[in-house]
Amino acid sequence: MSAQNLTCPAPMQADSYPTRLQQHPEQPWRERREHTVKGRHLPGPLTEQQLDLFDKNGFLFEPGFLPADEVATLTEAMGELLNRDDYRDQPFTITEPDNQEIRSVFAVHFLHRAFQHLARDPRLTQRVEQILGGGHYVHQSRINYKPGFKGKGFNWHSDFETWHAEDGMPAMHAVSASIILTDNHLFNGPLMLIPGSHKHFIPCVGPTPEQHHKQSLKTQQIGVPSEYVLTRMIDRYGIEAPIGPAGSLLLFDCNTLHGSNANMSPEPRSNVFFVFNRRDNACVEPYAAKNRRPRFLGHEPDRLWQTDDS
Ligand code: 6CS
Ligand code: FE
Repeated sequence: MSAQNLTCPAPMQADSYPTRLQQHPEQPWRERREHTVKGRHLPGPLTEQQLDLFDKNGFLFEPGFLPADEVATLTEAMGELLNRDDYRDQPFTITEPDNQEIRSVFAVHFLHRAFQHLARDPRLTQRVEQILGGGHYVHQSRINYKPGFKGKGFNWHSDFETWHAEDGMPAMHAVSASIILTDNHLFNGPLMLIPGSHKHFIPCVGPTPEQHHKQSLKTQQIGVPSEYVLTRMIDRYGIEAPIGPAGSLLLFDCNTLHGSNANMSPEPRSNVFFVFNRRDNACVEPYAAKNRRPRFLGHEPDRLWQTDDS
């Protein structure tokens, strides 16, 4: 047997959460393998009751997390980013699907000192480590602006399904922290979540298109659950839309189904998000995509990012 026949093909990384399937699976979902709350032994501001709520629902809402003066500083920083003309045509700035309004700006903790500081704020990072149970890094950060009247919604989805399929995130050891920067109320498209949905992984049907993020960050059609499965989830768990004043904090598990409606009010509904991934869960090769996504969508631990990074 010649030498080259002795080389084994690269070991396929085991995939606990197969998705982007060619056809609908036998089972509409599979059970989550990881605990949701893994850091009860660690010090932090979240009480046992709050950790129980996060464990049960897959999210926790804390109105008034930041005081008004800190919200004002972050709002000013958000405006500065919005007004950076040199950022407007960059790949990390996403416009709305049917107009040129800015929908999202990514990697904001690298673009502005105020968001860099917030990502490292112990009031946030201690909560994160009580949930993750260990050291973390920022996998992704973004501001979703959702401008008045023009900000479109986000289809129901699990972030983890995308981060697993397209960024190579191995397991469910990540949590999103959304700090709302404008009051979230019933009429401006607040984030809606399905409490308890984080306990089930819903495989999605349809292969990942090339450069999928160029479409999915505007309107996501691939990597979203079917209406049949969404109906069953909503029948079982309902829908909740945490609303509250600017400065409130929403922590939600990487796998909690969420989405939002369009903003029907004159004012923007702007939130800043940080995705904290546990360091031992750093991304590997994408599980269901030919190529990994650009670094502004999936950062590596301890690696700086700059605007001309791919
Ligand atoms: O693809 C992503 O990473 C982004 N997409 C959505 C709809 N939510 C999470 C994340 O920002
Ligand atoms: Fe999302």
